Amino acid sequence: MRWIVGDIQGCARELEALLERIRFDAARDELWAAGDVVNRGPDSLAALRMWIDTGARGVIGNHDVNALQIRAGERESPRHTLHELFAAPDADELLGKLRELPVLVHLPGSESGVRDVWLVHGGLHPRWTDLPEVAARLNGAVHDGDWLVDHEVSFATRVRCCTPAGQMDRYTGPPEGATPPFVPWDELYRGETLVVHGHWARRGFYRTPRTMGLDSGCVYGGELTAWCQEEDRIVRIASQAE
Ligand SMILES: [Mn+2]
Repeated sequence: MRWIVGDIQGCARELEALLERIRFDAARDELWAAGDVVNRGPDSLAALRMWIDTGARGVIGNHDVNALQIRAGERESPRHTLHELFAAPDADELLGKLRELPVLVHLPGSESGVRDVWLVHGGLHPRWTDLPEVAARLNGAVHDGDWLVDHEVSFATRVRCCTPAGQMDRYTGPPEGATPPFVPWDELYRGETLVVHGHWARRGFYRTPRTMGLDSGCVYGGELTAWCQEEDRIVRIASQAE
């Protein structure tokens, strides 16, 4: 089975509980992270190792980008929770798995009714109409320091609300509180293929006929949510924060 999991953000205990619940078998199953494997949460090091053990599949999130920038001394972030990860002897090898991640991935369905999916952390730019072209261009670029701050990479990993021209604001609240001319990016999405994303914890899990959000705020005391593409089935693991 192919599973997509919402923002893990260092919630290793909940990730472990999820893998047990779905009886994840790395020889048979795939786990795709919707981005933000690390940071904010209590145990980024364990979460990152566990996710790598599942196959290190996913798309890059803004917190993954931030972690790489902080490590490189290119960003300051007084509130990060990456100290234990950075102190690990194999930290750069582990972080390298995040750097390799694509921005936008097509996960094919099947002729027997399994839906095709595009996976991205934040969302899609309203002017991106040829998604295979965008994915090939962004994923295929050298993932260096410039790539981490590339405008389109930043858009895909950070957008919640934007204008039809693709201007973002910094709003993080629920979609009904968006301030015009900014609207939730998915209102501007005209494609037919289901887009699965993370990043919008205060929106929580939702789905419409064409988009689905899997960030249900586990790191903020919510749930870790995963979706099985073949079975169109959701599994939720409650936060185990004390
Ligand atoms: Mn995010």
